[in-house]
Amino acid sequence: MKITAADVIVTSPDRNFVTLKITTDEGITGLGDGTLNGRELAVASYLADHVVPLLIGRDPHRIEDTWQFLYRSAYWRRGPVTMAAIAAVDVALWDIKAKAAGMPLYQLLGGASRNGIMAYGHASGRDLPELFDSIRQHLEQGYRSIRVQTSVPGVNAVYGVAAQSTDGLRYDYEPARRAPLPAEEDWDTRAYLRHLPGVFEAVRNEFGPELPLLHDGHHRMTPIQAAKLGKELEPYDLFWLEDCTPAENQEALRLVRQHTTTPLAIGEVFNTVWDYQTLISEQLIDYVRSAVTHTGGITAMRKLLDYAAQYQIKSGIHGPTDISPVGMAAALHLDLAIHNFGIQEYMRHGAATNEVFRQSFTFTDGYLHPGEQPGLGVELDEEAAARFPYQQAYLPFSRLKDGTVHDW
Ligand code: EZ4
Ligand code: CO
Repeated sequence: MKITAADVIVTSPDRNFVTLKITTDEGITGLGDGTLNGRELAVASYLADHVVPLLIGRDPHRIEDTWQFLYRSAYWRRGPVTMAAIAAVDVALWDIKAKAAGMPLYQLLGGASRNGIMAYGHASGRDLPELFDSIRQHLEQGYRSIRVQTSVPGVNAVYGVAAQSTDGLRYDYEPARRAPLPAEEDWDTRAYLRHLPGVFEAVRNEFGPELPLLHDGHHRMTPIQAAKLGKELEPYDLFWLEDCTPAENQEALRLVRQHTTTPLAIGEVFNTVWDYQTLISEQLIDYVRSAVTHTGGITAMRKLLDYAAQYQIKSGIHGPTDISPVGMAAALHLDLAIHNFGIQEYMRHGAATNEVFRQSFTFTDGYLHPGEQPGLGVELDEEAAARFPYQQAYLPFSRLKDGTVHDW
């Protein structure tokens, strides 16, 4: 088999997505996701200008060789743009291989290790009544694990609180905003640390001890602040505390870990196994948060998660709406196959996105399943995609009260 064409499709049904479609001389096509929220066109250019010419004529079955060739022949290593581009190629090749085999992709990864994939959704509210309503809504939609984010008194706009975005410019449920400039949000870590434990106490009192609860700190704390929060949240038995510090400094997690038994999840902004080397080998985290889309695809994620498994660290694959249905499908096939599965993040895409990307996955009683179609089980309707051209959009950023830029 030979690759005869590779097309980069940028579409913006509910938000921007970058999709790579690889075509072969046997008529089999494959899809890969290269969406990098707020920097989409950089990946589109990396693919169209620098990678597509290298793919034509290659044997699509040589997935490992193509991965190593793209990683090593570029000379410049790692980084979110490069690794998203490699991921798009890698996932498209796995899609082709599985279609050629006539099997759903998870079968090629070793077959199912479980019946379904436990997923968590994003509940949020500006106050407790709104938060409780949001949790109830998620339970009604079938979620059996819930991420809890709330506003903080004295802070106007906080990451993860859907109801506060009333400007009409934001994507549903997501922070990116269609506008020529990023939105400015404010932040006060001490106010957040005072407020959050009480919120979790109230949620536990209302919903009982069994419901798995998660929280995302979104990189905003120092190590000692994160240690304090982890310790104070212990009575509420979190499933995980995510991104408690900006973890480029992996050693910082030693300090957090010394002080708390709250499970820690890190890595949605990481893109290679090297970003986790200390975190995994010193057992400083409990869950790997990478996205298949941002970490070099299935080939690289499988190795990363196998490495994590040696240290009893589990998967918690990133699955916000800025991962396209193609990237989500890739995550679901991997989730089903690996032994050290932990949980899968699952936000819902909007109706327009579901029209552009036809999907075969199911969500039943809290569990996702990728379905039994050969390949990933996702088809791209290119005519529908063309009706939604790219729109400039940015993630917000934060400033402290005195105007200092803070981690968002
Ligand atoms: O802010 O995907 O855990 N989920 C998250 C996401 C990220 C966005 C950034 O593009 O932190 O909501
Ligand atoms: Co996160």
